[in-house]
Amino acid sequence: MSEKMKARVIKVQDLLKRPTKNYMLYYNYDNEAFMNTGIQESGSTPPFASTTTGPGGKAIPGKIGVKQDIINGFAFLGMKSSFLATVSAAYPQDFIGKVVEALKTPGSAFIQALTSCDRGWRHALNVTHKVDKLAVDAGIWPLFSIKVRDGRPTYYLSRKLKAEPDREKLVEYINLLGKYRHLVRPTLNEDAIDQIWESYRQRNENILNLVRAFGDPDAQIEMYTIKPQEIPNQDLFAPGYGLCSGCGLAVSLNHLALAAYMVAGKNVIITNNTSCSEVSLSKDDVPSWKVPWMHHLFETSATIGDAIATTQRILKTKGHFKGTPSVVIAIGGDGSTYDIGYQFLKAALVRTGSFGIMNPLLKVD
Ligand SMILES: Cc1ncc(C[n+]2csc(CCOP(=O)(O)OP(=O)(O)O)c2C)c(N)n1
Ligand code: SF4
Ligand SMILES: [Mg+2]
Repeated sequence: MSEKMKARVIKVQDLLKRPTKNYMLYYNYDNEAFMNTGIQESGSTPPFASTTTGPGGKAIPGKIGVKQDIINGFAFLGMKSSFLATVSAAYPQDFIGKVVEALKTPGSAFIQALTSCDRGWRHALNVTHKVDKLAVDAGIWPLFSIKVRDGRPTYYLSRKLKAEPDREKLVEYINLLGKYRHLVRPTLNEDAIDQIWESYRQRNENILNLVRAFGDPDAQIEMYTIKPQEIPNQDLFAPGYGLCSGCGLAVSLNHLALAAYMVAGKNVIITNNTSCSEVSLSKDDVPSWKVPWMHHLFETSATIGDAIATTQRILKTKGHFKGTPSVVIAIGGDGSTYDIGYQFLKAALVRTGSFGIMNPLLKVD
């Protein structure tokens, strides 16, 4: 996008003053494979990445296919109100700002983070932040948000984005990750790198076109700011969990917990699809979450989360519930978001983004 773009800065403190509320957020951490069951390929695995079901080598070059793009599809479901965004743990102000905005926007909310996985991506434990940051800086994981009102999405970039990924940074990223080792040893597979580069270029070009077609004429970029002293110590997510050392998911969950705590204190309920975030945070039947936490089927956290949030609000409007309805956060990996569970998630986003704000029994603000 060569045209000049205008930027708007949003203070997280101002968002926190908004009286409006959301009652359910779906958080998808995308580590690009089914990790806890043994690193199998998912719909989100990028081309050429090696997994145990598509091992890169002489017979096949790793994943044959595309990394699916699901967030843009959610923008065009016709919802009354929705907040959708991509985030990265390497950009905490942006991450926290978007989760706060999601929880202050009535309707549906979907936040998607690319989270590095040192075990499945096969990288050193001390480069987690570098890997997450490089993904954004190289143009592999673009940061943006989409605000849907009455069926029309408005697209915002979170920082400048070029359609062409930075090839040098892309190669640096690929070199850090064992899942691409077959592309760099014994010699760099330039053809494969070109194809990977092109797949990200196409995605970035799509996003830039969406910003052109559905952007805000007053600001094509929205950035969030918060001062470190304004960030409290969250009391939702305890240390001592069983995630691998160096797991990018852990950092992202801390950011998620911080933002949720700033909006709702401890009045939060977590529903969790089967995944690393579930098995590794519930060792010996003791959850790492210090608030009600629920594991259920692989694919159902959005459905169950919506049911809990809806039930509390109906009971409240009928006078059977004295407390403040909770904020429910449904957590799922890429396997349960892109593949099994996609239909449940899509239905829950449409319900919370339309029925949830049109039904008088659900108006508790
Ligand atoms: C219907 C169903 N199919 C398969 C499984 C087995 N299973 C449990 S977790 C999982 C992989 C989860 O992958 P993802 O959602 O990406 O989370 P991650 O493990 O990467 O954190 C699979 C295949 C299941 N529990 N239920
Ligand atoms: S706990 Fe984290 S690093 Fe370990 S396999 Fe799961 S996502 Fe990967
Ligand atoms: Mg996964």
